[in-house]
Amino acid sequence: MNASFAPTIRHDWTRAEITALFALPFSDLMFQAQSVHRAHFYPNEVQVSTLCSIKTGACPEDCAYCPQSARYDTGLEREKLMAVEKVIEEAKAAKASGATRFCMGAAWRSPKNKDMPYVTTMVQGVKALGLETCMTLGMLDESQAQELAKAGLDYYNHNLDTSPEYYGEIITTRTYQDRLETLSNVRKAGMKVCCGGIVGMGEEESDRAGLLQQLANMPEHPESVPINMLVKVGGTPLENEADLDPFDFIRTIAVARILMPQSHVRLSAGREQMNEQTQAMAFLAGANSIFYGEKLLTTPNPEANKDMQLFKKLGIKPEAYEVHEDESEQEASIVHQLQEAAMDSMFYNAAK
Ligand code: SAM
Ligand code: DTB
Ligand code: SF4
Repeated sequence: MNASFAPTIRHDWTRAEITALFALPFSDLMFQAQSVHRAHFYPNEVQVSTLCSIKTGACPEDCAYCPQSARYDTGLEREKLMAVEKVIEEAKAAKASGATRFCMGAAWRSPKNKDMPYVTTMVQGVKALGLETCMTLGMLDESQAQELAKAGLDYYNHNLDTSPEYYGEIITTRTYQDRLETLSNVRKAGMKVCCGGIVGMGEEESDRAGLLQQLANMPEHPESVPINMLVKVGGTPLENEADLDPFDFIRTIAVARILMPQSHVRLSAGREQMNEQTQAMAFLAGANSIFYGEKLLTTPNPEANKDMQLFKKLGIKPEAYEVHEDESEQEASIVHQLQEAAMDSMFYNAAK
């Protein structure tokens, strides 16, 4: 990381500028993305999060990509809200296999007030294990966001999914504006924002540009930007969607990296369907976070061992530590080295 580099963080990207980035020759785009990445992050570190579905299926919303919508017959078995103890057990297992963040997802339009005591207890329990916490529970009003922040929730995930223009093709039961309001409630409550979208849903390149423009022009960039490749699930309206060319996927990651230099860009859903070379290119394009563990929420993710092998082949280390503004560089560097050594022994011994 080059600490002397004075970052230009912009919030006024025009559609024409973003379109021009997408249109660059591939090597030029990758070079630019790599340059930005190396100026802001340790280039061979990837943040590792594990997902846990705390409430599965029977969701009233109509998101066309989603196996958990009650409107589509996807054969998914619905499950009630998971017991707090079970969630803590899963979090312990995630920590033992090297995750530093635990993301809890619920198939809700929004949490009911009766659910709040359970989810806040989950946050406290997971945090007590020394993990970063993230939740994605649907729309939040101001007081729910405050309650989660008070419980110590670090990140809230709420995606914009696609461009404002394409959004109506994908979801009709909540608006783009609803999503922006939830994100604003999360920010006001002082939590970090995890917000991104899905590609490969039949959208045009201009929609991918439109999604990234929305994210990059927020008053503050989301700290975490998940870029999901659609996982096509039988029974959903998008089950037969044509594959997105992997180069277009990589371009989306590279442009996200250039527009949001200080954000973690997550190579999210869809890795199980990608070969190692495509994933390596995503890291080269500036992706520096993944979901780790054999399941996403309801669909498969690569086995942990396979990911360890990939990290080893590429010389990638799991990110152990985020450098916080209030720490001196020297302190941060010592803690970083210690945690790096601990993570090395966990990942690389297991990858043998
Ligand atoms: N119900 C909450 C909501 O929608 O905000 C939280 C859970 S929802 C499953 C979280 C995100 O997962 C969605 O916003 C979407 O971006 C992503 N997602 C869901 N199904 C997917 C699929 N088949 N492929 C890729 N991403 C998917
Ligand atoms: C995000 O952007 N991707 C994750 C997480 N946030 C919650 C979810 C991916 C879900 C993929 C489909 C499934 O497993 O159900
Ligand atoms: Fe429900 Fe979330 Fe799936 Fe939409 S994405 S159907 S809100 S679980």
